Amino acid sequence: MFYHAYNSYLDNAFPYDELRPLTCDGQDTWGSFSLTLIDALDTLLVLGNRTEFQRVASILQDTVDFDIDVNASVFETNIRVVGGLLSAHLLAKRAGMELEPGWPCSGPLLRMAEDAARKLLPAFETPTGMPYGTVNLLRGVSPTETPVTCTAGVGTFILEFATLSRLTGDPTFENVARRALRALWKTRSDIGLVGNHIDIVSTKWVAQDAGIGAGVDSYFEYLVKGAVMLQDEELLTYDRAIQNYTRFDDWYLWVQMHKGTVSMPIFQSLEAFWPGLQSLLGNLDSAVRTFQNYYSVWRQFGGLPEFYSIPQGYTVDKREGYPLRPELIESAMYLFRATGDHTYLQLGVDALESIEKIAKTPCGYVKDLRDHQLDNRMESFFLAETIKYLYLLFDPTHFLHGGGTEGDGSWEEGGEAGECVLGAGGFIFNTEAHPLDPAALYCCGRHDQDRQELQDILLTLSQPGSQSKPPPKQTEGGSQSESIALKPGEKKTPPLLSCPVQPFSARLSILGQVFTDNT
Ligand code: DMJ
Repeated sequence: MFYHAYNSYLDNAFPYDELRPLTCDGQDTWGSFSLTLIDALDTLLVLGNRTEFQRVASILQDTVDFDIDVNASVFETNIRVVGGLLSAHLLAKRAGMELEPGWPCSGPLLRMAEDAARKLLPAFETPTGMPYGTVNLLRGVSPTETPVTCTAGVGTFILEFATLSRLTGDPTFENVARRALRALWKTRSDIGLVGNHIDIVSTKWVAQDAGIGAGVDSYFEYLVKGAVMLQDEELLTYDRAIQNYTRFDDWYLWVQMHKGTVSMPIFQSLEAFWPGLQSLLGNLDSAVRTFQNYYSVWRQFGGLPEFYSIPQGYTVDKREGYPLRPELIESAMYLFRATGDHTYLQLGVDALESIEKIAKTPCGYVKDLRDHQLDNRMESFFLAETIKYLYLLFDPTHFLHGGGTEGDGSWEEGGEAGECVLGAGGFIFNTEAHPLDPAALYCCGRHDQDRQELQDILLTLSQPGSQSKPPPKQTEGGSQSESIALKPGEKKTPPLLSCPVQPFSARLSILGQVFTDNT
């Protein structure tokens, strides 16, 4: 499946963003940066194709330019381009790429990701810190840009931006992502819910439906995965309101964000990521029951319609199609890992057979609209997510499922006993299924902290007789931690991930030199 779609893209569509499978040509959609190739890059490695990964990584370095006069979605560029490049950067060693000294805290793909992310930063320069939805990559935000952004468009940055900050040592990215999350959190209703679209300047909720699907979905995903990746429990505070007000018989409905009354008793195919996310929180029983509800819809139609009316037990007019989305397969992957129940493999088989039957054309796979038309489009998430999750569902021992033992001396910056064990904390998938390695974040964060400690010590030594203490230490990632929680005072949870890296002062002591604050 992968190579049928991928080769069709390369043969007919590259360097455009996407393949048009009915006309066998290409089109720019979300930007003009060969999006499908960036999005598919790490899937090549997931499938074990190191040589093609290497070839494509170098093509992208030579051809992609983000200095272009293009209006791009801040959200999509982040999850697909920044996320795809970060993931490829972190997997570069496994892919047999030549690594520059300092990797994983530096490298050409990381610089590309940073370059793309910098182009998004003007969108965050708003009175609230919540970003505009669109930015021109060359000129910044247009003066006529609407201030109305969806919730996911405000709250889906912490994974990529914290990764960038902690790998590069520049706190800007993590800070803007946290500021946006905090601003969004402040606007929740008295019953603790957020709506669907918000005016990011006035903070007025323009669409007041609260739910877990379109417009909101990955906001919740990033709170949970952000909490896991950054060991920041306070990102989890949202969950109670959603469970109290929107869950009915293990379905999730849309409710009015202030009153909690049902506004749309609809299940959307985008919501099917939820059981997988719940399994990450340990809510396995309810995740399994919700998955069964969603799988019954799949069985009814041989695919997941975009919208399904729960009381009517049928699709919603004009929303019948299945655009090759990954979400139910993604949940099946997590739940199979958690339970070993073969029901989830059966969903995988069903999905594979349906896609082959409904969506395959001589030139790739099309979005199925179910109104007797096929949409001439193959979204890049088909290669980045749908096929990746299918593959990982059927490969339970794949390295991306965690338990990594990559301690092979790949990162020696710490010196003696300072080796960084990459992959040791498992992988966190961003919302476009790009795996990120929390251990790399931690190790580069430590590296940065060490640099800061050394600077502080040198500063103290250069001021003989001075009793003044060195400036306060920066937190991991080089940034002062800015929690999104509203409680006064900051709760600092020590990182649970451990890398065998000693504090800098301890390493100096081992070498027989005593440079501490008190001597
Ligand atoms: C993907 O781009 C991402 O998963 C996003 O969060 C939601 N939509 C598509 C897949 O359906």
